[in-house]
Amino acid sequence: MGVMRIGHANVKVMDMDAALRHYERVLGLKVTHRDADGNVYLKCWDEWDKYSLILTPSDEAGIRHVAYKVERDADLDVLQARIEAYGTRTEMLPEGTMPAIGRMLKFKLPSGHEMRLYAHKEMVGTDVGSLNPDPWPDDVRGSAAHWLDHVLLMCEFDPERGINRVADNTRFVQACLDFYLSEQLMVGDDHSVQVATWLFRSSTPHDIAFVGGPRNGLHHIAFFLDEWSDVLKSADVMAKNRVKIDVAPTRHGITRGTTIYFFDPSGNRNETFAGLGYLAQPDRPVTTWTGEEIGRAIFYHSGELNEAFTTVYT
Ligand code: M3P
Ligand code: FE
Repeated sequence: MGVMRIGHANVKVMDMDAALRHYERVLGLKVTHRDADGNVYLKCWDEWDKYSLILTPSDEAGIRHVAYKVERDADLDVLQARIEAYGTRTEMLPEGTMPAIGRMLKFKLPSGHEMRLYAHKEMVGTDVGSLNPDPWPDDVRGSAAHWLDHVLLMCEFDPERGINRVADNTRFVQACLDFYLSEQLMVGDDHSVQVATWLFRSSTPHDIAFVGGPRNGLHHIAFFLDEWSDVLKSADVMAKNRVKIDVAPTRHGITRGTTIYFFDPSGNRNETFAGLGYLAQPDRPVTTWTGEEIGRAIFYHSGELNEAFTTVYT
C-alpha cells in the first residue's frame, strides 16, 4: 500500500542530441517513446515499466518533476486526502496526461519541487524478460545502469531567516507519504538543525534525499549498478566519452554506496552508484551524522567535501 518506488524523473536539457548520446551511450538507457512536443522517454534495461527518464527540450537545465509509483490506484485517493488535510493543494491529472500512464496526483513539496504519484504505467518488460531470464542482456551500452534509483533535491536552507525546506520536506513525506527516515545530517551547536535527510519506501537506504542549499534545485539523479567493479567500469565509460566527472569513484559514509558523480551535457548532475548499502527496514534506528563529520559522511575516504559539490547544481 502507498508509495513503492521512484517512477521517473523529468529533466530539462538544452541540446537533445547531446543529451541522448549521453544517456544512451554512457548510462545505457534506451528510447521507448517520443511525443509531439519533443520530449524523449527512456528506460534502463532492468526496469519493466515503459520509462524512467523524460528529457524535455529547454533553454535551461534542471528538474521539472519527479514521480513515484504507488501500489494501487485507490492509494491515490487516500494520499490525496492526506496531502489536502496537511494543507497542501493537489490536482488529479486524468489518465493520458502523460503517455502510457494512468491518472496522476500532482502537488508541490514544501520546497516547491513538483511531485507526482501514479499507479499505472505501461509495462514493457526488462531486456531479459521474465521467463527463464539471463542475468544480463547482450546489447546494453556503457555503464548498463539497472534502474533509476533515487533523486536528491536541493532545498532552500537559511536557518537564520527561519527557512529549512529540508526539514519541511522531510516532515511532509513522512506524514503524508509514509516515507521512513534512514539517515540525517545534523548541524548547529547542539546538532539540532536537519540540513540533509535520506528517506525510503523500498528496502534500500533511500528513494529520495533532501539537502539544504542556497536555492531549490536538482542535485542529482542516480542510477543503480551492481557492484564496485561496475562503478570502475562506469568511470572508464565516462573517460572514453569525455564526460565531465565531478567526483571520481569513492564511497559514501551515508548509505555506504560506492559512487561517481558526473554531469550530463546540460550540466545536470548524475550519479552511478553500486551496492544496496543495507536492508532498510521501517523499524531501523535513524543514523545521524553530525556536522563535524560531514566530509566522511558524504565522501568516506577523503573526508573532504569540496565547496562546489553543494553549491553547483541545476
Ligand atoms: C548521495 C547518496 C550530498 C550527498 C549525497 C549522497 C549531496 O548521493 O546516494 O547517498 O551531500
Ligand atoms: Fe545519490
